[in-house]
Amino acid sequence: MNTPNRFPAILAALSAALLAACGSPGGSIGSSPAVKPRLSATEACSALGGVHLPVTTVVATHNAEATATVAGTALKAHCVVDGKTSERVGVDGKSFAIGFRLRMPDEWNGRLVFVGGGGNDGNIGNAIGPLVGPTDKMAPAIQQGYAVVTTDGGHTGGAAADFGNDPQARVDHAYNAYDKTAVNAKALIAERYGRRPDRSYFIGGSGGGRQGMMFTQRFPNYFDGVIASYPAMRVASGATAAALWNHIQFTNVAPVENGSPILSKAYSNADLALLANRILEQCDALDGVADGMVNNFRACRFDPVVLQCPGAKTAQCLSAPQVTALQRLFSGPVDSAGRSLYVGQVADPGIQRPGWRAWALGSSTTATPDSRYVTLMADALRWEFFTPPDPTFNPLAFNFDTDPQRMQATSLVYDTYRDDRLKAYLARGGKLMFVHGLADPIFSAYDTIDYVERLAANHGGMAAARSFVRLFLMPGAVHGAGGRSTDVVDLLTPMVEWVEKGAAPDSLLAAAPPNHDLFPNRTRPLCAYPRFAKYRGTGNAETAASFSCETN
Ligand SMILES: [Ca+2]
Repeated sequence: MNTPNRFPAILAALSAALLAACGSPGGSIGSSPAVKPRLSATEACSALGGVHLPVTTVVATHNAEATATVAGTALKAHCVVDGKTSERVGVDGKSFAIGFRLRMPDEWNGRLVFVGGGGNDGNIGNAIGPLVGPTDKMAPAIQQGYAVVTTDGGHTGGAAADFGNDPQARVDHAYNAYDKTAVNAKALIAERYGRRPDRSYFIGGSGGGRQGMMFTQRFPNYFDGVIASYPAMRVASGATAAALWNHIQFTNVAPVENGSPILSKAYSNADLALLANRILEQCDALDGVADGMVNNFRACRFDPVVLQCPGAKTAQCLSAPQVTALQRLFSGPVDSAGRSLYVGQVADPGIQRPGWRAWALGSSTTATPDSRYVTLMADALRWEFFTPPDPTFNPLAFNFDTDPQRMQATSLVYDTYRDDRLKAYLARGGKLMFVHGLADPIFSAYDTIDYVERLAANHGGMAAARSFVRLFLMPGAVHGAGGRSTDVVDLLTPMVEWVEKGAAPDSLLAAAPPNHDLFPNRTRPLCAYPRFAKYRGTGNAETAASFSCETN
């Protein structure tokens, strides 16, 4: 926010010019009597270096030559602001601040898009925005004139979760860093352009999806549209319990070498391909075409017992313990009384993709596993989700009766699955879009379905709720890109059309990338839940036009 006595330079110049044009006497506006020359884009950017924001310092640089290259893209001319809010020393003697980056294009379209983080955060990111435009020629949103902001979530250090030892860092990561970053971004935009954003959007995946949901619940006036992809809505409780549940099942069936289980060998790639092919054999054609994608997953009743070896394990079957572990993966974690702690995973052929293995099994051939259940989730559990932290906790020792209680304190301020009404966000007309891959190995699509159904039930049912929430499930997709799926899709433009023109998306046009190993350039509609993409029975099965959105 501006200090009261500092009139923004651009506003001063414009207002003075306007008054002069109307014949009003000059010298009546605050302490800026003179008509100031119009600032160039470079000057307007530089002026931001002197802006006063609460407990925030900024450095502003203008890339006037349009030669700034970020992530391989030469960006159009813009002003980039790197800022730090609430610099302080934490309980461990470590330095903390809420870092953020805001890029403001010279040719602004009046919109702000906040891009969420992910993992344990700790990186600021590029702040060039999501890819938008037709699937064959997408470009970062900043190229279309969006102002884009990102934050590190209140700590640095990349994936490491040990910031969680600092109580304020936990609060910053839960919600405060996003609040402060959004407020600062809007204030800086007002300084740079002379007005606040006409519309503001949020887009994020995984932890970024959680951050978007945090805005809908805790800061419901900040954004007009929120896009939450494969959101971590129950991460400080159920989903992390599920990760360790799966980790324990898989460790139990891993071959023992030199006295230690080798997690990555619990299932060979051939085992996972066998599983995927059996799922396809049973369920692929339920959507009208055997194309390697199971769109009608709700009609798919798959039990891995059909793959169980009658005798010794061979390449054509799975051992009984391997089958049992998969059944537990698909049914989800329970405590000793059988009470569910999280939903299970969808039986989807995307399970044979490297993106599934990376989370569940890893590739380490030593006694030290490198699966993300361990490297990311167990680390977050030890330092951030347990209260107090338990830095030496062994994930194989997770107690499903007592350890979930140690996660409750963080979950209550960090998780976003509980508020299934979104009263204030919906009252201001906010729109909400979810995307979730059916083969997601960490946040189950079933959990997002559960949330959307609860939200809908509180607002007159799914048909009525379609006015403000849409869920697009992505068959074959893992956690992020790289599934056996059509995962190249512009999410932001349909959200903008929805918010600004009232055109709610019934489906999104998605494509597989040109270098996809199974179906390059294939296109599909992603249908708004509960509809799925069904083959029309005629036409090229590689193209979206041959599919329609249907229900069972
Ligand atoms: Ca199919």
